[in-house]
Amino acid sequence: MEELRNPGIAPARRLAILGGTPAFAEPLHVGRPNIGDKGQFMARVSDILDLRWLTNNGPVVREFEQRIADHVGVKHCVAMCNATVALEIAYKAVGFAGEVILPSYTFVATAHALQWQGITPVFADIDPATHNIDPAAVERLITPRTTGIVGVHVWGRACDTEALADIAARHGLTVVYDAAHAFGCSHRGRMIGNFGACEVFSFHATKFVNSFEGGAVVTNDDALAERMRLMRNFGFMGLDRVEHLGMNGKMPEVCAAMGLTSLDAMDGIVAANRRNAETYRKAFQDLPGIDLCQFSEIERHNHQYVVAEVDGDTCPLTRDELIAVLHADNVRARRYFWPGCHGMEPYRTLQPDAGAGLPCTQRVSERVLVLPTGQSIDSQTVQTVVNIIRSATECADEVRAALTQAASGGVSP
Ligand code: T4K
Repeated sequence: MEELRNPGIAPARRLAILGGTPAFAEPLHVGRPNIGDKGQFMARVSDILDLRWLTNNGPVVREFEQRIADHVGVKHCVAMCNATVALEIAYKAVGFAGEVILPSYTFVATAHALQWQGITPVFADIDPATHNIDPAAVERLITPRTTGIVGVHVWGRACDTEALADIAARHGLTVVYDAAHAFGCSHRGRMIGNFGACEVFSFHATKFVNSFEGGAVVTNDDALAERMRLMRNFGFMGLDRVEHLGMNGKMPEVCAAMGLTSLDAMDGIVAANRRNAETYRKAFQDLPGIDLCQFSEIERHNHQYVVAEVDGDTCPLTRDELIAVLHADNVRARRYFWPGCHGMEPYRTLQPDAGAGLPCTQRVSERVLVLPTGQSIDSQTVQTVVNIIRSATECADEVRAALTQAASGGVSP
């Protein structure tokens, strides 16, 4: 085949899936960390070393907690070593037991943190318009064993917190939010972090604000915050007094130093994410069957994820075919959160029939394509990524033939 026609600004080139040279020499990742001001970070690390206070609720962690609490407008922030441990501690501290209802359409940590402590995750379907847990589905799954609900603010877009609060109040349940994606986002003018009994942020390297590894639980409940502080530090109240069952969930000082540096850089990160989202939006406008998730302009949003939905009926290629095309060109686009937690172990074995009640989860997880963004991606790069997709859809038959040949052991894409 001759070189492909490539509308847009990049010069015409042949897709790698069809034998061309990959568009990017190095992998272009979803989740490439934003670094912030290296000098500022190094200065903080130097201070930490001079002070010889490396972990155990040191001054940098306390400053990080205060900055998070101030930004969210919440009374307490308890920083942890990562969001998975923060979820485990939050679930235990609120008294979850028996069964807890959560979406299957989430990162598997939301469910693992329940299963890890012998609580049964009960998977509810999502609203396909928001990708968030469907309150009506939650209500149908409540049994005498249900103790709580976990809502996940997927892509930083808030759950229907009002409906979930109403269900919880009527059934005597506790709501915890997995807000791993939602630091810096608001709901009805109120910052996420203020809903439910408590909310959990992730500060993993790939997140909007990153502390290498890290997480935090935020809450307005004094007693709950105190309990979680104890649980994070083996239950110690003094030098040798243990007052609670605990574990080691502490955030090291160096992680908090990165967290502070990342908080300082937040405005620039949002600006880059917004610019990329807008470039993707314009470039995708006339592509049939591919829609970008839009986020409300009246709320605050971090735009950390660029999420496209590929409609296999109207787009000439399926989501998975596009993923293969992009990967061949070194664009490591992701299909979060395929196949949903219920399709992963141990849930697939423990709950083999769960999928039957999750048609929207199934459909959304087969359509979503998450694309690279962040400060390491410029508009030209976004344009090239979209041009790869456009070129592929313009010669879909040829692409499909190449994929079939590769699958049958021919040329590897
Ligand atoms: N709840 C929800 C809803 C979550 O999404 C997550 C985490 C959690 C809870 C648990 O939070 P943590 O316990 O992690 O704090 C990534 C992240 O590792 C994970 O934190 C995140 N969600 C999830 C959505 O994405 P993976 O396994 O898909 O990707 P990973 O970590 O290998 O990174 C993606 C790509 O980014 C890599 O292929 C390369 C690039 N990368 C990554 C790192 C870490 C870099 O270029 N540099 C790096 O330092 O999970």
